[in-house]
Amino acid sequence: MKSLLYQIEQAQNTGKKLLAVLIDPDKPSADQLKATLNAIDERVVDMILIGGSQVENNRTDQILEQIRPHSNLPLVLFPGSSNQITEKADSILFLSLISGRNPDYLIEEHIEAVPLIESTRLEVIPTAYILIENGGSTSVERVSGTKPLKRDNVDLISRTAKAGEYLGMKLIYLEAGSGAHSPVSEDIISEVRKRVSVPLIVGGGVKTRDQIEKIYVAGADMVVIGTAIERDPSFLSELK
Ligand code: 1GP
Repeated sequence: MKSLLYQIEQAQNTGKKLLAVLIDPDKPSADQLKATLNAIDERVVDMILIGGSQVENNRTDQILEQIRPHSNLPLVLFPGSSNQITEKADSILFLSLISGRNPDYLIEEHIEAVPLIESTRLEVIPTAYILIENGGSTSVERVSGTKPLKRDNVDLISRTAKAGEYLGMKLIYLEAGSGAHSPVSEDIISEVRKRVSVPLIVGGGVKTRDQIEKIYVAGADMVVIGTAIERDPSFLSELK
């Protein structure tokens, strides 16, 4: 089987747009999780991301055990810290929060994670994670103790993304924050798209089909949706 990164790069090369559902291990009840998994049409959704800013020890492991029997999709860790690493997933977005200046989220957590990852068969995908201001405070901001990049400083945002690419990161993730009032703007996405050549992921605050389409047109290769599906899993059926 081809690596997930290869599949994402192939999708970018062929213009196929990808959709990921984000499940925060601490959030759904058993019933909510069941409803979400039932709503996931594997012709529409390409992968499931699992992660959150703060998740109890072992909770990620438990939720993957619940998801695995009900899904053939790639299960991808999107961890807020090294305590969310488990061999029960397929891949891990190895995130460096390059919009911030907290060494813990730039390199320290990563060093902690090494022995944990070495004991698994996870595919490690180096990912530049860029938090962009959205008017409200986000849990990434609170937990990481970093400031997002100002949304009107598009040059700084696109230079940061390019620096991530030059550092060897294989994906760029533009994050407005979970539950953000609105997604990252099309202007920002298109400027970053012009500057970087690796696949571009956009998440945070995406709630409508129209927003998803605009994000794709602006140049994103993958959209991530969490809160809108947590609140109403039937949202996924609108996307068919
Ligand atoms: C958060 O980008 C993801 O890390 C998804 O955000 O919960 O707002 O969809 P939402």
